[in-house]
Amino acid sequence: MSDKKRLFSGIQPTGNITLGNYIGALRNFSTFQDEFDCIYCVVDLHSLTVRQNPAQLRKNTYELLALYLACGLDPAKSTLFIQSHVSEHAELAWILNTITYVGELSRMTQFKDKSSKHQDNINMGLMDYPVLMVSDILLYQTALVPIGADQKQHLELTRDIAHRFNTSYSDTFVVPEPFIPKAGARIMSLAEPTSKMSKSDENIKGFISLTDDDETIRRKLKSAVTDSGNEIVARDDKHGVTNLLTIYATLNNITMQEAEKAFVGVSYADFKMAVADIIIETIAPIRELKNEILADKGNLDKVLTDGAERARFMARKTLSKVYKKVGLIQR
Ligand code: ATP
Ligand code: LTN
Repeated sequence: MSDKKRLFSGIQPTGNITLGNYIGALRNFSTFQDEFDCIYCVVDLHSLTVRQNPAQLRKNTYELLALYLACGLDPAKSTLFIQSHVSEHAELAWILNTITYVGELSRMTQFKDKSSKHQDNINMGLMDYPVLMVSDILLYQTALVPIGADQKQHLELTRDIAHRFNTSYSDTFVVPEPFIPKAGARIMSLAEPTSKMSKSDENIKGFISLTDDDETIRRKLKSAVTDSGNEIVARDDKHGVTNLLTIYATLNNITMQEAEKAFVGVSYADFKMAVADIIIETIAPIRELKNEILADKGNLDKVLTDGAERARFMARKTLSKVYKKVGLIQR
């Protein structure tokens, strides 16, 4: 067994991955592979908390796995698997449910947002979503969890529950730390730059998806909301421009100040096209590679079988410990 610290993260196969998911989470994943023992999961059980078309969900799941590979995740270095293939996630969630309070879950921002967006389907799973996420993380004795800023509250809950279990039953879980990138942890909608870019946004002009073709990307950038005035600077009252500068800076690996300098005296129209260019330059190769990878179903299934086997081995170890500590009789 390696003595590297463990890292875990997951993305839901709820649709086309956006530029927000990429900048806030996915693009960082491959950079951890040498330093950490990385586990990257396609969290399909989480996506069931909002209505899914079954055939589409299956398609999205393979797409996301292919995207993981296209973004440089290497199955020889990292464990890649589908959450529902390791039943220990749901089993641990049941135990952790018994030490989580309804009050804690009803206060979660994501629960409140999603309940107001899906008023006809405020199901128990939506409320319990964070406990399943806590289980994903604690099952692997995870030290570090790379996420976007919107998941910070769920990480705080994870730490609270780990600590609660450890004090009630003796040390069992590693208490994890979040890794939230300094820049780009919250990419905003292009159409409404005061709300987060989200793959489930009804307004498709709000997000860039990693499957968008070059023309679509240029069109979406052209219609991106900017602000009055003509200065290209990052400022609290310039949400649209600040968001585009953030995208430009993160994708070029430069600071915001350097990005601002590059656009002194440039028009909004030219600025937007420069942002479109760097987006295309970044995602076009990923899109093509993903399609190639997707064509070899046999290889994807092999990655999944190997990944699930490795994950199950680690998960089983933690779950048996937990079952024993709470007083269940060992099988
Ligand atoms: P949905 O819209 O279906 O709820 P989502 O777009 O929020 O989904 P998730 O699968 O829930 O995507 O998130 C995957 C990762 O991407 C998480 O680490 C999350 O914090 C990050 N992320 C999501 N949206 C953004 C964003 N706009 N900017 C930066 N990071 C983001
Ligand atoms: N809730 C996360 C997805 C997720 C996750 C995880 C992220 C589920 N389980 C474990 C990190 C670690 C989201 O991004 N919406």
